Amino acid sequence: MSQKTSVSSGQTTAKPLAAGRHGERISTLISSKRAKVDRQIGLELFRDMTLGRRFEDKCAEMYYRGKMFGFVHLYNGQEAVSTGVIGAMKRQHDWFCSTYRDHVHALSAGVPAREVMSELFGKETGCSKGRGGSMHLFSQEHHLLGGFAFIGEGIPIALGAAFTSRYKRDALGDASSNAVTAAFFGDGTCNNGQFFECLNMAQLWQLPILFVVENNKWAIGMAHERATSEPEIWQKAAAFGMAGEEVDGMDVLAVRAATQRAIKRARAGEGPTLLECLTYRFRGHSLADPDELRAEEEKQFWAKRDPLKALEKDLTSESLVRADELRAIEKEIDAEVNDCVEFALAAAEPNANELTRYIWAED
Ligand SMILES: Cc1ncc(C[n+]2csc(CCOP(=O)(O)OP(=O)(O)O)c2C)c(N)n1
Ligand SMILES: [Mg+2]
Repeated sequence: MSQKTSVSSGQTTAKPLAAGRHGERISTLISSKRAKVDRQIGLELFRDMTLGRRFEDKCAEMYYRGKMFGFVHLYNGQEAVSTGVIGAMKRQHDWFCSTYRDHVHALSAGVPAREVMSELFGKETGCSKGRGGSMHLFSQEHHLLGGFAFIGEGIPIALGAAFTSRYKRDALGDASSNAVTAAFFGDGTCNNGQFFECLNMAQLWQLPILFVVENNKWAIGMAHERATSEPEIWQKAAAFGMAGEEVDGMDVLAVRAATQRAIKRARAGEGPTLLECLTYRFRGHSLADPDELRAEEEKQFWAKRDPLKALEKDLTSESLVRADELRAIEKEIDAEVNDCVEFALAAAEPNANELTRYIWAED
C-alpha cells in the first residue's frame, strides 16, 4: 500500500489558480512533518542551497558571454530538492544518480565547485576530465553515478547501485553494506518505460533506493497534465505495492523529513520509496530556451515560493541564525564561485591525442 504521510485536502479554490493544478496541489499540501534542525544543520542547508543558486547564476553569465558551449540546463528554483535529499543522506557512502540537470546534485554530493565548473568548460581538471561537459558530470570519489542526457537513462544505473548494496550484504556477507541510492529525475521522465520497469524490480527485490521525482510541471514545453493520465506521480507507487509520498519541493525541511523517513526504511531493509517533490524551475528548460510558453502569472506564483527565502524565514523566525550571518555566507559563496571560474578558465584543455582516454575503466 502506498503511504501518504503528507496530506492533501483535495479541495480546489473557488477561483482557478493561474498556476493550474500543479499550483493547486502545492497550495493545499500540508507538510505536517517538517524536519527540526539545529543551528548548524540550518546553516549547512542554507549554504548548500546558496551555492547551488549562485553557481547556476554564474553558469548563465558565462554561457551568455560565450565562454561555455553546448546544452546547459540550470536548476534554479529546485534547490530544496537536492539539498533536502542529499543533505539527509551520507555523502561518500550513499549513491546519487542525476540527469542532464546535474550541476547542483554534484555540488550537494560534495564534488568541489572547481571540478564542476572545469567540466563545464571542457577542461582536464573537470570531474569527468573535460570529456563529459554539463550533462555528464561524474565522480567516483563522491559517489555521483553520473548525469545522463537521455531521460530515464540513469534510473536503471541507480537500480544497479542499489542492487549492489543489497548483494554485498546478503550474498557476500558484508554487514556494513547499507548504502542507499537516490535517483533523481523529472515528471516527464515518469512517462518513460524504464521508470515502471525499475519501480517493479526495486519493490520486488526490496532494494534500498529512493526514486526522487522533481515534478516541476514542465517537460521542455509539455505541461505535465497534458502528458500523463495520472498527474499525481506518487500514487503510481501503489501499483507496485511501494511506499509513495508527495512533498512540498520548495520546502527544504519538508523534503529533508520525507527523505529521512525513506532512508530509514531503506536501511532497515524495508525497500524503496517513490518521493514526488512538487517544484518549479525559475529559468527556461535550458539556456537555449527563450522560455516563452509558461505564463507570467505562473512564474510569479512560484517565485513567491523561492526555497531560499522560505528557509531564511524559517531560520530567522526561530532565532536560530541572524540575517546578517546569512548575508555573510552569500558573500563567501560568491567568492567561491568566482574562484572556481578563474580556476576553470586558467585550466588546461585535454590533450587532443587523448580523446578516447577514460572510456575504459583501466584508464
Ligand atoms: C530518451 C529521451 N527522449 C527524449 C529526450 C528529449 N528530452 C530532453 S529533456 C526532455 C524533457 C524531460 O522533462 P522532465 O523529465 O520533466 O525533466 P526536467 O527537464 O523538467 O527536469 C526531453 C523529452 C531525451 N533527452 N531522452
Ligand atoms: Mg519537468
